[in-house]
Amino acid sequence: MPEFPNNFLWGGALAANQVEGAWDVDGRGPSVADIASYKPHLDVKEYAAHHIVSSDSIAAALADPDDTYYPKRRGIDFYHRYPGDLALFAELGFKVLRVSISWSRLYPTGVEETPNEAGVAYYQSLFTEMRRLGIEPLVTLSHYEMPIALATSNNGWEDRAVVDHFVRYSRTCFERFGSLVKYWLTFNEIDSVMRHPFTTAGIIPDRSKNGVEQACYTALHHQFLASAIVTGLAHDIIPGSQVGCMLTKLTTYPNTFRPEDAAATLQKNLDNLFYADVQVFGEYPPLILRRLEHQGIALPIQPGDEQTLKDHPVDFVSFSYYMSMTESVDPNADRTPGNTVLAVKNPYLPTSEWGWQVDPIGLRISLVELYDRYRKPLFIVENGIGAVDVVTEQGEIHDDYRIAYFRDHFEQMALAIDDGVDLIGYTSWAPIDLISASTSQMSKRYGFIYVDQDDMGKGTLDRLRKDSFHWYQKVIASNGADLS
Ligand code: BGP
Repeated sequence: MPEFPNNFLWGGALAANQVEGAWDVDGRGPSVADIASYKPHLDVKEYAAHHIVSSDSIAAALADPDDTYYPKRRGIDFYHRYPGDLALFAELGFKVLRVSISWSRLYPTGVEETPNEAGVAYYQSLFTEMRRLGIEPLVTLSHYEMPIALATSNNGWEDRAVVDHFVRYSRTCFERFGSLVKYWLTFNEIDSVMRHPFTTAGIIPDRSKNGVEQACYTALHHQFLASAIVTGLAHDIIPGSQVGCMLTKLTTYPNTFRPEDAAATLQKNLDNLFYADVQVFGEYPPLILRRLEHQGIALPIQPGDEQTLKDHPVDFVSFSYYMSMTESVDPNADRTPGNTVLAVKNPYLPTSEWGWQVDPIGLRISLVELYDRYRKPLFIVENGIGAVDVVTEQGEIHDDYRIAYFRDHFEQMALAIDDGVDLIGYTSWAPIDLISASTSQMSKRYGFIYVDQDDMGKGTLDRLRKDSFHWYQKVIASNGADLS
């Protein structure tokens, strides 16, 4: 089996809004995640509708102090329990841990001139403890948790003023955590604004005067701009810092050999890659600009914006990969849910309990495609399988299915590295059970570590090592050589 580079960064990935809890503690302000309600039977056909909120539904949710049906308000109490969780990650042998900073913990409404010092202190102690344990922090600045006040007062990122608020927040992060954190990501799955505009960019339909689609592209341009500005800022403030973009890699195959399916698939893949194109090449792809023209979408590009994008390309390309999809022009094609998408089913692939199609070879395809296109170091920052786990009488969790998922994907990573791909690291999603982003379920478990909490927040919150914990520990100790 091909080898992993000696300094390969093995680890795991978390997001503040899915683990921290303590949503209204120590000065933190409410974020868009705090009104994400429990949706166990989310019909992915209504995905966009599900993520669409209204000014009234936001007000009603914020008026409800309870966290029963707002699981992201409680997470897995990582805010208080992180020393024990970090110790478990160190026991696994982690070289790196991806976490996000909750913007509203530092800037409760997003517009304050100076940060909430209790929030700064929390992240300083978190990153200090990670370093003490020899774990490199990989920090996401924006992971679906912007201050909700920026949504209700500015319609989120549709307002260019939010660029300045984000830059001030990022400057604080670089100045206050720069001695502890070298690796940064700007926007988690920046492409997802099109699939869940509120979660990703604070867009509220009844506030979007020019329609939601235009608001999304306006917000996206502002995020591209902000991402470039803070990439430059990180390089200025933190010598040696590495800043990455982060893409939902939605690798899509034609469902049949019909040229119509191939043409539709080509469009789908170009549409997916365009978000990384802008952050790597520092410009909008001409074909995308033409498509937007045809759609009557106007990008709010102001003088100087294009130069800013050009001046600050990212240092590496990171992405999430869970599943692959197929595309068909047949309106009656059989579909299955994926990561915030509705995919045309691939008859050659198995399907997870949540409908996502498991495709390890698709990860090698994605790595080769991304490296050939961008010629920049790659970092897999999300990969894993959400599954129902059962705890035996003896308190064990025999998650062979999870071991099989990771083994198959690691084999393909090794082959891609042997193909010549410069893959610098891997953080699984997620090393510990947490609140699902799409459904807010606890029961959709991803971890090597089980958390005793059910969908309604009942449980001791005790942590248990699953079989996959000991397996991943061995993989890391052997630098990927021993996948048995
Ligand atoms: C990605 C998010 C992660 C994570 C993952 C799994 O889009 O970046 O936050 O949640 O999806 O999705 P889910 O939690 O819905 O199973």
